[in-house]
Amino acid sequence: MATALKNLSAYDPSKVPSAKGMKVAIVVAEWNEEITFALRDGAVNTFLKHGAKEGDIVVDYVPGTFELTAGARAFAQTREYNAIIVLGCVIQGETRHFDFICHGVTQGITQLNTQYDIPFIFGVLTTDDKQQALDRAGGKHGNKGDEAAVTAIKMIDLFKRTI
Ligand code: DLZ
Repeated sequence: MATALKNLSAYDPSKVPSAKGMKVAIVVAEWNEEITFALRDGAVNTFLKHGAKEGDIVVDYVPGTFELTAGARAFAQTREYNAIIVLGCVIQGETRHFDFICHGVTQGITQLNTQYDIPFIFGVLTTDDKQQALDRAGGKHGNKGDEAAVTAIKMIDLFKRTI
């Protein structure tokens, strides 16, 4: 994990553009909901903090991290959003499911990023155990949801300036 030395909620707010007028969809995996709902709350609060309107943030749910790609694609097809964030948590278990799910969602979201003219933001925790996930869902290493929201705001701004 690359985040042990970086607090996921620590950033310079002066380098974050205003989120006013930005429309985002947040797709949340229900698997490990104790973690993923905390990521969701972090992402929503960060958008609001930077000026987004509550009505411009849509939150919806899929059963597990593997379904995040399909959920994100469904929202992309509406063409109503400036960015789509996916939030999930895969905890290493005894089975090879971990590898399959992580590989599936990273490939899926990467493909969506090349297929649509909006950014898809990867807010998926992949950890060895539950404590590492809690540490990154509002615990001692911050909140991956905050990081995902800040990334989305910066990427929407970049797309607005370029495309
Ligand atoms: C099956 C499964 C397992 C073992 N572990 C996780 C996990 O740690 N995190 C997660 O989000 N989902 C997990 N899933 C469910 C899969 O993502 C998916 O929902 C099912 O395989 C059905 O496609």
